[in-house]
Parts: sequence; structure tokens; C-alpha cells
Amino acid sequence: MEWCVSIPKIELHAHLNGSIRDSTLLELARVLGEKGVIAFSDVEHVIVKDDRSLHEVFKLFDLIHILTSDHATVTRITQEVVEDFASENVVYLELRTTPKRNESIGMSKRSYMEAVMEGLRAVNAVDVDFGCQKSTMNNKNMNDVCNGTARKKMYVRLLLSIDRRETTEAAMETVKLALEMRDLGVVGIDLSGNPIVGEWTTFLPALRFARDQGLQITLHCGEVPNKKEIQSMLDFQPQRVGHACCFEEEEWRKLKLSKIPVEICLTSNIRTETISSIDIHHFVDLYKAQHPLVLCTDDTGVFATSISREYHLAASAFGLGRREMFDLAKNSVEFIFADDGVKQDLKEIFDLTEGSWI
Ligand code: 6MZ
Repeated sequence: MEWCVSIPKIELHAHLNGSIRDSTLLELARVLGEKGVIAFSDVEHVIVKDDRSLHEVFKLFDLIHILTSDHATVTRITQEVVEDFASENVVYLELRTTPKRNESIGMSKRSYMEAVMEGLRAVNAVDVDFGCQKSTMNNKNMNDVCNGTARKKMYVRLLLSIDRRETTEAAMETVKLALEMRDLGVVGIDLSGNPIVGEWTTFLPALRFARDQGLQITLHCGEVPNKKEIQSMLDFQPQRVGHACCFEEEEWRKLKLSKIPVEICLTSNIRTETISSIDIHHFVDLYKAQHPLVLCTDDTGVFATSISREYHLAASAFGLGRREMFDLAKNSVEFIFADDGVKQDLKEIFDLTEGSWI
């Protein structure tokens, strides 16, 4: 397991509110319990439980969103989540979150995102490059990173999520916000949320607009069986898809032809039973076909996992060695949404590290 921690890693599918530490959620719940907003004893066991159906996961998100509804908490969880990924040796994180409006406390989608940005600025365990400033990672710094003499550096970029419960107008508002925040590290749009809710056609105008404006797009695709939607999503040709669990032969063919990279979330798929067992996970077939893949966590808090555990799980379940796992991490650089300068820096980080532990 330790070597899985020490590989530099790229995380491209992590939901902010799904990645909160249990200890933080319990603390927030206790405070709201004391204020009489919730009954702590009713929610404690819901927070610590880690085997959940897909349906239960979305009920948990509704509870988490009650616990994280103010700006200060959004800032705190952002800082903690980034620091947790840094401690796993993640060198590039694409963190996604759904901008939220909460009129009772004066929260707009914009001020929610400003609270997220504040959280990025508050990180002190590592030097965070979140795209607002010129890259500070030059070769000297990378050498220092590799030999452990400098503070660790980490790139963080943001994706704004559209929740499948949202209207076309709300989705469009999120895309416009992403465009306004392009200079602040926002690189793309994600479509997520309960996969049995909402219609693809509701989000299509906003996603088309996003694409026309040059934002990159990743879609939660095929988390539940829905042939028509999966086909439409693949026809849209997003830059990446997440999950891809419930594909049939025709969709696999289409995906492989398109070479659209897949964000693979093993523990999430097993826990939510969208895949019945790890040995029949589509990772194997896609890996053998050399289809572009990236291992991701989805929700480290909700599924009690970490990116290193996902690497360890893949290595042990599919019989992959250190070399293969290193290459998997290194190849993920190609699928990030940040610009070529960042890609180049990351490639150099992998090149510098390679010799030291393969
Ligand atoms: C689909 C998911 C998800 O945006 O509030 N989310 N959507 N499938 C999944 N697999 C289990 N895991 C998380 O983070 C939480 C939100 O991310 C989406 C859901 O919309 C959830 O409410 P943010 O930071």
C-alpha cells in the first residue's frame, strides 16, 4: 500500500461535498444538533456507515448539504479536502462542486464559489497553484519536490457541476459562472447528481453553450442503465466521461471508437452496486484495449476510500505491478483539463520521480 501512496497521482473525479472527513461531518452535525436544527443521534450512524446503495448515497448528500450550507464551512471543507489529497501525493487535483444558492444566508452560486476559492488560498500544507497566478513549478522546484527538500506543490483546478435536479436556466447560470471564473482556475463543467433524476435534453443547451465557449466537459454517463441517454451523451463527445458502468455492446464500441477517456471509480461502483463485483469491472476490458483511463475516488468521505487505496485495489484486483500503476498515473496527465504548460510540468514531475522507485 505504501508504494501506492508514494506514486505521484492525478485525481480527476472528486466531488467536494463527497470528500469531507467523517470527523468534520460529525463535528458539524454536533453543532447543528446543539442548535436544534437536526437531531444528532439520528444522523450520527448515517455519517459513519460506509456501505450504501446508490439511493442512500443521494439521501446522504442531502444531509451533507445541510451540514455545509454556510460560506465558512465551504471554505473549511475545501481546505481540508485539498490537504487530504496532498497528503496522498496527488500532484494535480481537479475538484468538482455544484455551486449552490442559499438565499436565507445570502449565498449565491458566485459567493459559494468564492468560499471555495478562499479554501484553496487557506491551504498551508502544500503550495497550491490554482491557476490564478503564473505556474511556480520550475525544474528546480520539482527537483526539490522529488528529493523532499521543499514544500510540496500541487496543482488544483475546478470543475463546476450541474446537478441533474436543476433546470435549463440554473444549468446555464452555472456555465456562465464558470466562464466568469475561468481566470480563477475553473476549467470545465461536470454533469452529475442522482442518475435517475432529470432528462439529458434539459442540460443540453447549457452544455452546448459551455462547449462553444471553450469549456471542457465531463459527464456522469451510464451510472444506471439508460441506453438512449448513454448514446446521446457519447454523441455529444464530451472530453471525458465518469463511471461508464451500464454500457451494452453497442455503447462500448462507440466509446472505444471515440477514445473518450473514462474516469474509473472502483470503490464507488462496488459500494453502490452499479457493478456487482470487482472481478467483472469494466476496468479490465478497457485497460486491455488500451482505452484512455484514469483511476479516481468519486467521494472519499462517502465511500471511506482514498486515491492510494483505489490504486492499491486496482493493483491487487487486476494483478498490476508497480510499473503498470506508475504508467497509469503518468498517462492520466494527458486527460487533465488544464493547459499544456501544466501538462508539461506534470510530465516532468513523473519523469523525475520514475527512476527513484520503479
Ligand atoms: C452522481 C454524484 C456522485 O457538488 O455538492 N455526486 N453524482 N454520481 C455519484 N456517484 C456516487 N457522487 C457525488 O458534491 C456532492 C454532489 O456531487 C454529486 C451529487 O450531485 C452530490 O450532491 P458537491 O460538492
